[in-house]
Amino acid sequence: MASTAAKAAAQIRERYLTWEGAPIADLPDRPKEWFIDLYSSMRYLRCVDERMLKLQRAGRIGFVGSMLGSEAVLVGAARAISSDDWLWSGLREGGAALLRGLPLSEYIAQMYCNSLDTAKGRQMCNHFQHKGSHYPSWSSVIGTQIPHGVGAAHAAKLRGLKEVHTIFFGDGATSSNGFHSGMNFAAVWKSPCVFVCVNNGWAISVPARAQTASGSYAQKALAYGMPGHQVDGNDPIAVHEALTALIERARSGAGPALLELVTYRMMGHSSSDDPTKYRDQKEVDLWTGRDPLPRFARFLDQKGWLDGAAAERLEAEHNRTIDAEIHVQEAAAPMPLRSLVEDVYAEVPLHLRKQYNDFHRIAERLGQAQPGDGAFPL
Ligand SMILES: Cc1ncc(C[n+]2csc(CCOP(=O)(O)OP(=O)(O)O)c2C)c(N)n1
Ligand SMILES: [Mg+2]
Repeated sequence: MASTAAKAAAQIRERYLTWEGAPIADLPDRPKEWFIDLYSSMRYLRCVDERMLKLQRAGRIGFVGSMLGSEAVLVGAARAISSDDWLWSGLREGGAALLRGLPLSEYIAQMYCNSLDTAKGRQMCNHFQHKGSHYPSWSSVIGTQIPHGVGAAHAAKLRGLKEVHTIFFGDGATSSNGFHSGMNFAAVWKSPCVFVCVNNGWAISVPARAQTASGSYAQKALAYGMPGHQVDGNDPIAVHEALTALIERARSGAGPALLELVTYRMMGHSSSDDPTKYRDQKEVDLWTGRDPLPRFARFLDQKGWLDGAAAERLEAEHNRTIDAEIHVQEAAAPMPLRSLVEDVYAEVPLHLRKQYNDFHRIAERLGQAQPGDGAFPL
């Protein structure tokens, strides 16, 4: 166990690439296809994100929490978390879920909150979940996934399972009660989990420098009695290697660790936010120069593994896949109105039927009832 922990620490590097994409360390021993997949997957997530933002601006869907800029975090992580392991997330990890098994159809259905949405339209858009790939529904309430993930990791340990729970949250979430109680319990119990703090510089309009007086988020780990590492979150290789090492460390029984991934939120907090009101364009320009996609494209090009034309073909292919699925989801029916009162009781009780029937009469008068919607017999 001790040797696994030491090995994990030795495997973690702050970064593998310069901002220009030149290697500065020995690369992991992987075939070139593995590196090309990292790029292709980052491009895929960016295409998904750009399409969702356009749909929101066109009034087709209601809300997007953009993951633009964090693709290296999401891809490096998704490729490190095995299918037996779990992903507990906040607003921006839907892309990692997508790469781990959440179908694109369900992702987009959830954005439309239509009748194919597995959350049955009862969640705000951009609140995904997928049982099959161990991705629990997440809550808008900041930091609540942290104690939930720790509890699940502790339960797994009690049941003798070998799974590891990765728990993602933002820099802002480190100020929540859930962060402190989750970190403390996990360290005391030696729970099989890895805490991943995605430091994207901002919590809505609060800059990371105003969030904490600590020198880094990673160093908070020391107070709880676990290792903490800070890694370049715009380098998918560094993210992948660090998270893989800490997951295996946790699986060996050595307990939890905290991984801080430093990246940047390129867009506003959400599609409802205007960041020009509170942040300096110079900072955005600086991070635009550190964009993980062109950086990794330069790395692949220098290696002779993927040139600009091949990268463009990948992008066009991804957009075709995404557009085809958008057309399917646009055409899907909305959730039936009566689903509002279903699923809580085995049979809808009389008082809810009456309320629903009143509501249904109004919807009919306003032309908002759908074919198939109908009043309950009383
Ligand atoms: C308990 C709680 N307090 C406040 C909010 C409002 N809120 C929503 S997102 C957010 C900032 C989150 O920032 P961070 O954790 O850094 O994640 P990011 O959005 O940057 O990914 C806040 C304060 C909330 N949803 N829940
Ligand atoms: Mg943040």
